[in-house]
Amino acid sequence: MLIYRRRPHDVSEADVTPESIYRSRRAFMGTLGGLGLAASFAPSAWAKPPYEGVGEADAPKWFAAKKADARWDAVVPADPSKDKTTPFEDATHYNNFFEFGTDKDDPAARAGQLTTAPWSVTVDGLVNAPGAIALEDLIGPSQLEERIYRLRCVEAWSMVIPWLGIPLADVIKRADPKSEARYVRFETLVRPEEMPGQRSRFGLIDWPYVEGLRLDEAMHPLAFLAVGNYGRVLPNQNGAPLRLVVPWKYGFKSIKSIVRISLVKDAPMNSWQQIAPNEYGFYANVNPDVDHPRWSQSTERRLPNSLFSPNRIDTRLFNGYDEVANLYAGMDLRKHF
Ligand SMILES: Nc1nc2c(c(=O)[nH]1)N[C@H]1C(S)=C(S)[C@@H](COP(=O)(O)O)O[C@H]1N2
Ligand SMILES: [Mo]
Repeated sequence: MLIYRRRPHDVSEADVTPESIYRSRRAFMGTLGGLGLAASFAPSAWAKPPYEGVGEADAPKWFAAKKADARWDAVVPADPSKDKTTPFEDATHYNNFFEFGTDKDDPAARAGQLTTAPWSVTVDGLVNAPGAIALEDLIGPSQLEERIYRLRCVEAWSMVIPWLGIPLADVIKRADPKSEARYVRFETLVRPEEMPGQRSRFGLIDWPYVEGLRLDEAMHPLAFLAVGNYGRVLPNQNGAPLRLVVPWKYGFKSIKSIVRISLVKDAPMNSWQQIAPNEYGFYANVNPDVDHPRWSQSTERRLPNSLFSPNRIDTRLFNGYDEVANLYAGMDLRKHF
């Protein structure tokens, strides 16, 4: 997998950066490339990349301030030759967010009513610095950065989405985990008044939606907490105001509208594993060689697609993010699916 530095869409680096700085940055990034992700460095004056058909959204004041200081030139793991950014329209109208219904267009139709401000996240469990933290304070100490990631759903479709957020590791480090902490557990908001899917008596899920990661997975530089996408504040249907993005795992791990992050000793039972333990595991790493009991995982439908242009592509182990492989060294990925 290639790690590359993204360029603003409509200008080259050389256009906006004095040549000497441009050259030395290039050399600097070349070194960092070998290390995986780059450490943060001084924000550049590069322009925010424009996304077609994406207007400015009403956003909280803190978001606008953080966005002004964002790293649009962050190192992003994606393959620019193969991975075209999915149009905003598709990414915001073909969603899974069962709190708003089970159809792909339910979240776009119904999530608008969700109140996302004020928002606070409880960070608790095996940490030395627990607390209920206002979203702006959770994000505040970090610099926002853009990450363009592939998103591969367990249902065998995929997209490429530019997220705006911070490394999950930043939040975990600030909570100061105790030595017994081994896993991280995440919980989505429960608010049936605004989430019609939570009112259904026939719902599959025992709310809240829960997800989990091993602590070392959560600390991996690719694990990300998003507050925006396509250069704007996160649309509600994508999990506003705070959602997880774990690009090497099936989409259901990337839990939306998070209100609680807990450091725990044992692996948390995640919602989909609870519903169908033979179909959905705890790890849920993207793996073309381990089929879902009811369908193949060897290929995926990359959106946008149509009957005439099905856009079916090969699925890759860890969704192509090879740098996470060492997290699973020696593990039987068929057993730990
Ligand atoms: N709380 C919650 N988070 C969730 C889900 C959900 O139903 N509820 N669906 C998951 C699934 S199956 C996928 S594929 C992704 C979809 O994210 P997107 O709609 O932003 O593309 O969100 C994940 N996070
Ligand atoms: Mo999914």
